[in-house]
Amino acid sequence: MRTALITGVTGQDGSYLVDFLLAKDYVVHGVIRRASTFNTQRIDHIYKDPHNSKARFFLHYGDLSDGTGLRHIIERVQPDEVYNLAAQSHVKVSFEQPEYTADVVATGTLRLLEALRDYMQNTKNKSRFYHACSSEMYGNAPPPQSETTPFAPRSPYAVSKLAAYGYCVNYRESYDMFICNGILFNHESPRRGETFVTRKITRAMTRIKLGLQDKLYLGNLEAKRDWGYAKDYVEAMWLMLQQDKCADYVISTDATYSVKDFLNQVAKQLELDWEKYVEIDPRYFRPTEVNCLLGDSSKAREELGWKVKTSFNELVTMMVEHDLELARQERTLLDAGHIL
Ligand code: NAP
Ligand code: G4F
Repeated sequence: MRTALITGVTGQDGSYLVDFLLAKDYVVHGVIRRASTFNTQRIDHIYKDPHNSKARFFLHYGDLSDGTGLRHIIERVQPDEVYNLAAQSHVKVSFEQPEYTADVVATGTLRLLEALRDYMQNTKNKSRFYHACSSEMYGNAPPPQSETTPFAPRSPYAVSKLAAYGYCVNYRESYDMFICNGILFNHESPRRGETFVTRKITRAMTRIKLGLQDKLYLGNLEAKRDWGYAKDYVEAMWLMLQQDKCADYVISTDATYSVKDFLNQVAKQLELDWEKYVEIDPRYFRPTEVNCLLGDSSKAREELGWKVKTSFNELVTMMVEHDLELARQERTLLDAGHIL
């Protein structure tokens, strides 16, 4: 059995990756942050009591800001594969917390690489490393963007991701480590965090449909993104680490839609006129915007045999159906007199 270690295991991608790796018979270890409230909702469906002899999924407290803790986890787990997904991943928040974002996203990746390098040197074990880069690194570079497009980051988040990308390339070249940068374009799902625009829209519009909310406040509706389904994308992460040689890959659907297109599609499915409910609030505008992301994933398709399985419309339908069910549950509780 192969052993994988995932940072960011409680996030959208981490949770799908655990599902995927357990189905491939891996033993999976995840790094989880200590929080005063539970932050394991996305992985509760797979977590078994570690005392259960059948358990193959284990959690360890750790943080990318704590290098010593990361070292201890790597020494204990002895991973064959490490997936570094942890990040302060919100672009707008990175303008409000640039130092913290740099510490976790850039220096945090460096801490993990250093811990892994020492572990490999001391034990002579070989581990493979996947790093979650981002299409945000392209900024306003003309679309379509591929592995050869020059990076032009436009947020503290994107600058930090680019620094982490650079550390990964440097460690690959300097220490002959098997490291892949996955340059993933936006990917969404019913497990997407509720402050990212797609989920914010599906949550709000389904609640509006059931009379639970009146308004939806948004920022720039003209920005275009290449939106895929997160479950399809974690397979690409794994595929990168199964190759003979390590390399960097763009993962995208190679189609782009505006925030307004997303809104239109959601409203169509719910038979609502979104213009009656949506208001523009300048607080959601960013100091610098990325106008159009559109990937060219031909390298991944040719070398990894990876391909998109879920269309834009299928993704929207899945998210709307999921959030409509959540709204129905809320409606039922409210009608039964519960104060939410
Ligand atoms: P997400 O849902 O925001 O999850 C982020 C994960 O990182 C969570 O598990 C979070 O823990 C953890 N984390 C945050 N700060 C940490 C710290 N200081 N130490 C340890 N863990 C920490 O993000 P995602 O959408 O799954 O994305 C996964 C990765 O891919 C991220 O690196 C993101 O930047 C990158 N990415 C995402 C997309 C996308 O469209 N989703 C596209 C390109 C790249 P808590 O649960 O405790 O908050
Ligand atoms: O959903 P978003 O916040 O995602 P963004 O900024 O593209 O970042 C996501 O994708 C990146 C990959 O390209 C990841 F690296 C990153 O971790 C994250 O997962 O915003 C998408 C677009 C932006 O142009 C934003 O200005 O939607 C626009 N937008 C309009 N109104 C809004 C809103 N975004 C948010 N979050 N909230 C709004 O009310």
